[in-house]
Amino acid sequence: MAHKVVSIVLGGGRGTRLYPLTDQRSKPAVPIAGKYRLVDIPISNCLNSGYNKIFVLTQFNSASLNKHIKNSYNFSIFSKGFVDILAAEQTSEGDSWFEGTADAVRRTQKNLINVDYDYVLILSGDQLYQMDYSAMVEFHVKGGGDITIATIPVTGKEATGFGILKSDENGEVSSFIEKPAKDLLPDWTSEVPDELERQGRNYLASMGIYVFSKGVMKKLLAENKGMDFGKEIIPDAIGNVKILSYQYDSYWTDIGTISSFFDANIGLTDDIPAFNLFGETVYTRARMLPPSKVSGTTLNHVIVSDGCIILADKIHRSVMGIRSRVGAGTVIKMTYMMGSDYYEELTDVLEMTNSQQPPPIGVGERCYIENAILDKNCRIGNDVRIKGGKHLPDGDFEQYSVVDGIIVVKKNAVIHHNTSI
Ligand code: ADQ
Ligand code: ADP
Repeated sequence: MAHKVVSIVLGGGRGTRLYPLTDQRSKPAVPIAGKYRLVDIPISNCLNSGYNKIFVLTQFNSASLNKHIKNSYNFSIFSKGFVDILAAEQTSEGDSWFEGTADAVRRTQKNLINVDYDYVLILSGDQLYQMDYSAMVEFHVKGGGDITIATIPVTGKEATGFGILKSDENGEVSSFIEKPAKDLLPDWTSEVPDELERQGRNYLASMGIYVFSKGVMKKLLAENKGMDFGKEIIPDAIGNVKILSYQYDSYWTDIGTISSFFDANIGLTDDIPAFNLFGETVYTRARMLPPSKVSGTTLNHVIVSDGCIILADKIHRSVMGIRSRVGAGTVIKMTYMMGSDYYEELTDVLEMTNSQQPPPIGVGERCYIENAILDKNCRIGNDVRIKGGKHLPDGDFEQYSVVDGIIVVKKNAVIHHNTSI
């Protein structure tokens, strides 16, 4: 039987870890894989699991997020489905920022009053994975849980970055510690299958994905004034309510930092990527873009989105976003180019290419670009060299930032002819 579930996507805290991609847009609106937005991942998982009542909590309500949600998720009048954005706002109860994940849910849960549900599914907005949540909800119901946490086995090295838990032989969680210090770890190993044990993956990490039975969440959030699920609400609930661990073991990765976001995007160009774009539908905005046109280019492990015009010499291990334009003689490696929001007039493009004015949107001729993220609408002139690498110190400049060796050219940035970064 299908259970009545409402989903809440935690769309992002202050968003500093993905800066400068979050400088002008809210985190759920950050473009991923050439044609999607981050928020499309959890929303698609919900829709593919049969859950279509979805709230997205975000710190600020950007125009691009609104437009994307409005244009992408239209449900028929015969369906009760919706995707609603709830942004942090000034209320009589608090200031304008959500102070943490539990605070965000606490301050927006009044919106659940008109929804018919028995279970609440809480999801993170910055993870890349494909999961059938209905199997997790079924596990929760069958096991008689008050809360179920999705968990994944990780190594000791990874464990300090997660909520780590211990469960008993019935899968019931007996202890939970948020991001434990290294010296606490030895006591926290769990029973895992032999194969995972051999890989050293014997710590059970929370994936930050929770199912709450209706009433349990409301009660806990009223009684416990804690701001975070991982720091306060979950650890404090142990012993008071029944918490189950739902063990998951497919591809799942956090994409909340520039380097994990970069790796996840570039990983999509593998022969058999860990995240399968060609399997279950990943939903996004349906655009009426022309097919891409490529001329004289060697493409090797490249994703090319719709509407591109590519004349480059060579592109390797890269993702080309919608409407990407690349000039002749250019070489691009290990780069995520997000593309652009619109086309410029052909006469303007020709004029800009040959003048000292700001270059047209896209990448010009004879450029070399490696280890970079090019945000939307950037204008990169001719003979520009952008080469990221571990040797570069982090820094923030007007047109670009360097984060973990990756050069992130900002949205709408202008990089003039002959520049070298
Ligand atoms: P983190 O991911 O470090 O750990 P957190 O930063 O609280 O936890 O973020 C969880 C999700 O909520 C993210 O998608 C984040 O963007 C979003 N978020 C954070 N603050 C928010 C706010 N104020 N308003 C709206 N959204 C907000 C969590 C758990 C760990 C677990 C990891 C797994 O706490 O126990 O191991 O997830 O990645
Ligand atoms: P982001 O993808 O960076 O979050 P937005 O979606 O907010 O950006 O903004 C891009 C929108 O701007 C697109 O939907 C595009 O249709 C629109 N747009 C159309 N024409 C122009 C133009 N001439 N200049 C800027 N934006 C334009």
